Amino acid sequence: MTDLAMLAERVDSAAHDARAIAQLSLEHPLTLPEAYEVQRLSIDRRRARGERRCGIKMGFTSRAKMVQMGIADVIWGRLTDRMRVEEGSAIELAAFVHPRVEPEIAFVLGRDLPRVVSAAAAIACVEAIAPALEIIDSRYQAFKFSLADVVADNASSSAFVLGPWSAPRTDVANLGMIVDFDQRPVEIGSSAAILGHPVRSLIAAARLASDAGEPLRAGDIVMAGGATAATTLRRGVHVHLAVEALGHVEFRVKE
Ligand code: OOG
Ligand code: MG
Repeated sequence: MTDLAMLAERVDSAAHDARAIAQLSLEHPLTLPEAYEVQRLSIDRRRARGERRCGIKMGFTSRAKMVQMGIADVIWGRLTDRMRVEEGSAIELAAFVHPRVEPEIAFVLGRDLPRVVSAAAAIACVEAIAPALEIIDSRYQAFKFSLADVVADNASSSAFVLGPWSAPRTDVANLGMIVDFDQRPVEIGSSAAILGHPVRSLIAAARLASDAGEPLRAGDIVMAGGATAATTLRRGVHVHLAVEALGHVEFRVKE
């Protein structure tokens, strides 16, 4: 095994077993391209277990997220079908290390997305838009990491829940977003927090995925990134997101 494959094995096993590990960078300084290679190799391991890549997620596309985690670079990670949680269902806390949830906007593509694309052309490739909740779960102790660490750990990807699909002509520039825990608001924000407009995140996703040799294709899901800081999940909580014009999405954590 190469060093990078060994590190991929480490983050993948930590995710699989829901076990916290030390930050990779403490022992193995990683460049950003090496960190993305670790991520890619970790996804290869998931694929070997039968998971299928179904899109990508963007990270640190809002100031709230950058401030919360102390990282100011946009990153991306891969999504697999196994990460999808059915809307309205219940998750098991034990399947995660220390999960948090954040409000997002998701796109599903109706057509392949070119590497360089204008906002209008990007929207023309979108089949539908949905309110979404991302469950992030860093595999690192205390949810602390460097830029290279979080990239190697697949941008803390863990699970995602998609609400109802709306037509791509829905204007998502500035939609109010409210996250409730047990019917009480814990985060309030706007889709405008996502790079000023969530479509900018989609445009960035097209370029980053293409540059990695995995261009975005029809059917792929793109999660645009958290519009607010993430909130720690707890046993038994009911999580609900309302997005103006797009509707609701919810799930529960089992007791
Ligand atoms: C990294 C993932 C960031 C987002 O939406 O900004 C992210 C993390 O915060 O652990 O998913
Ligand atoms: Mg996110």
